[in-house]
Amino acid sequence: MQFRKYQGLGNDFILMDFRSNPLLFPLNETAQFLCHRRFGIGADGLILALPPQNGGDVRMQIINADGTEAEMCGNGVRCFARFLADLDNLPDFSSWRVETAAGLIVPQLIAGQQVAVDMGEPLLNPEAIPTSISEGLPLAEACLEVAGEQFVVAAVGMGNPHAVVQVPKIEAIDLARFGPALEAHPAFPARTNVHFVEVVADHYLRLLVWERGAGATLACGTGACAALVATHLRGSCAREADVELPGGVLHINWDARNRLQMTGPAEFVFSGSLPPSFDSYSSSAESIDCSKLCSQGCINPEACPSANARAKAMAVLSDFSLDQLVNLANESVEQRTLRRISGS
Ligand code: ZDP
Repeated sequence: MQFRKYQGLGNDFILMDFRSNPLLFPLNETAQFLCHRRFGIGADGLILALPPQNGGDVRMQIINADGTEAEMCGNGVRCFARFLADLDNLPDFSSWRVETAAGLIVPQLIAGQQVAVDMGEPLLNPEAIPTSISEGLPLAEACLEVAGEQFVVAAVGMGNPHAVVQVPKIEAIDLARFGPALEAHPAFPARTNVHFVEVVADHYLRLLVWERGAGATLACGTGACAALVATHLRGSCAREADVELPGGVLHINWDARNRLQMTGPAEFVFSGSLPPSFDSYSSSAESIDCSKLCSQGCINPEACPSANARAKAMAVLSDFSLDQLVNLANESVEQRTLRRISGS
């Protein structure tokens, strides 16, 4: 089983292609193991390419390093585009309609290892983010106690939840203390990504990132979008800005159609194959033993070989009349008997 590793501004991902092979391993534990920086390959998340379900070109599934699933991933979708182009040998300016749990996202390869992504519209409605903060709309914002300190926290959704805290200087923030506390704050029932943002100029932000399910990371694409939306709505910056993250700079533009356009790099790092312990999961669809692998429910509902076999049997049943079926059965009994007699 092959994987490829990519990174965008140091936000790194393991990518695997399951567009035509069934996905057989338990996702949560696998992501935890593969993303582990000592025991595994090392990454902020595991990203899978899957067959489309809703009219897109391909579906993207993102599992955080802690094994939880994320709806969307901005740096990840740039890496995803580069991954598909590398696998399928596609040229610059290729683009895909990528199905995600946050809707259709459209990345396009542009020159110089850069990828431009239409990230869609921001979510400001508290229920959609989701957050219990209901003050300050259109920007949901409230003063929250985080690890014993008070912060004004804004909530923005990009499919996944983001908490944005504007501060005078990001260097003054103890991310290891406030990141996990705000990630798990009860105001964010699905937990949240956490960003401390410093406005340097009208068109320049600096961001410190604590990712839900991955901890401190070097960059966050959805977070850069959310930070721009929150700071713009607070009247602190323009609708378009360079967002400096620990791993580098993303360009974000909240366009006139209310959509966020993100441009940044995505680069191949290395490829490899999973250890032999994964071989038991790489069986072809025909050899899945449903009674063992699917004891907790079908693990491969999109291409279940048992469902295929059942469908074939049903097709035979509905194509033949009862008389034909009885004749068929008699014939085969007769043939078997004849074979046995002639063989003995
Ligand atoms: O929402 C989450 O649980 C995030 N950890 C997903 C990944 C977001 C990300 N960093 C991005 O670039 O948007 C990768």
